[in-house]
Amino acid sequence: MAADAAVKVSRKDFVSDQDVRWCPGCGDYSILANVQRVMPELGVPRENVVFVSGIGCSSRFPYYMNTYGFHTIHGRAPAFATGIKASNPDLSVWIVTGDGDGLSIGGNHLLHTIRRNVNTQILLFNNKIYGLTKGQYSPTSDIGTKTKSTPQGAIDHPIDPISFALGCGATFIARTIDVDAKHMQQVLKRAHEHKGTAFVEILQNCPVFNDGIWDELQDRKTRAQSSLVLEHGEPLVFGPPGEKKGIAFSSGIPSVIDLADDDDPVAKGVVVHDEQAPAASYAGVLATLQRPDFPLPVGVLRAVEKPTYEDDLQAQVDSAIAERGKGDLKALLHSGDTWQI
Ligand SMILES: Cc1ncc(C[n+]2csc(CCOP(=O)(O)OP(=O)(O)O)c2C)c(N)n1
Ligand code: SF4
Repeated sequence: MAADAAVKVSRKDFVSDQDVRWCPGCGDYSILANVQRVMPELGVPRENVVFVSGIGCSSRFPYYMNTYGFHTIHGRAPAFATGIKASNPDLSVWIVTGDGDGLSIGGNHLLHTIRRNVNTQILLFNNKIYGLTKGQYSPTSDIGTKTKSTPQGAIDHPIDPISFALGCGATFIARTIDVDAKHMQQVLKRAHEHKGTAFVEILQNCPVFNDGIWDELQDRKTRAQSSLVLEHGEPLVFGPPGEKKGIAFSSGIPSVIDLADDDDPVAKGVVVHDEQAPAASYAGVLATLQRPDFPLPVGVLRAVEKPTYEDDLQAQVDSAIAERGKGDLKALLHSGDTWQI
């Protein structure tokens, strides 16, 4: 629909008429606003955009987008999204999920969508808690987190969403923060440009049930020393002026080194970021950079090319048609071993 693509749209065109029902101060508001802001810049007609979610506070997202959308069943958004892309690969399909929806009940579905490299964007809002069901611990909750379901503190070892995505063979992996509008918009655009599964972890505050877990990354005063902003081809440097530091690797083991403001970081041994590194082990080391020992990497950790599921599927369909003709569903159903009751 090339004519529709030329129609000028603005942020408001992507705002639905539904009342937004999140708690005051929820990080989801900022994520919604940034997604709505980015949409007109992507050049995709609204009728070709689909938001698919599971269950959770985050999963209310499709109601608020003036696009097509499915609020599906718990953890199953990736399965629905795969079906949508398989039947209509031209659609821009966005999966919205939470750490509970995506990594508890939906962990299996998320795994298979990522490993197949279905051309979708996965936005995982990580608030390290089940929000909708009023504050039980989730697979990303820190050890010791006291919740209604862990009154003495969580004892499970948490999953890191980035390491999970990497382990599933993700071709695009990024992390951003709910309150950093500019950064989030850049990451969303990159995710959309990527051909294949683009996995984005969005650090999201739940002020009601897990307030403050991302404080040091959200607060502008502490963000520079607690986050490592990744830029392809740039050294892994962080910290405010006068307190610059860099990340060096020795036999694949990362360490923090101090830098003077006028040091050449590369000469000092600081690693240069390569989001296209063919070996996943590079992004694997970045994924191990966790607070409080290291700054948390934000930006694009990995962006590599692999055939997409839809392309391979379509190629198989095309070659079957070329070999055997278009086929006849009715004839197929009535062929072979059929019987009448
Ligand atoms: C089959 C099934 N099991 C359990 C639930 C209850 N449930 C609803 S949302 C949710 C977890 C939501 O947590 P998360 O994905 O982190 O989203 P948030 O609400 O924090 O955005 C659970 C366990 C359900 N709706 N369906
Ligand atoms: S419970 Fe938490 S995640 Fe859910 S809407 Fe309220 S603040 Fe947001």
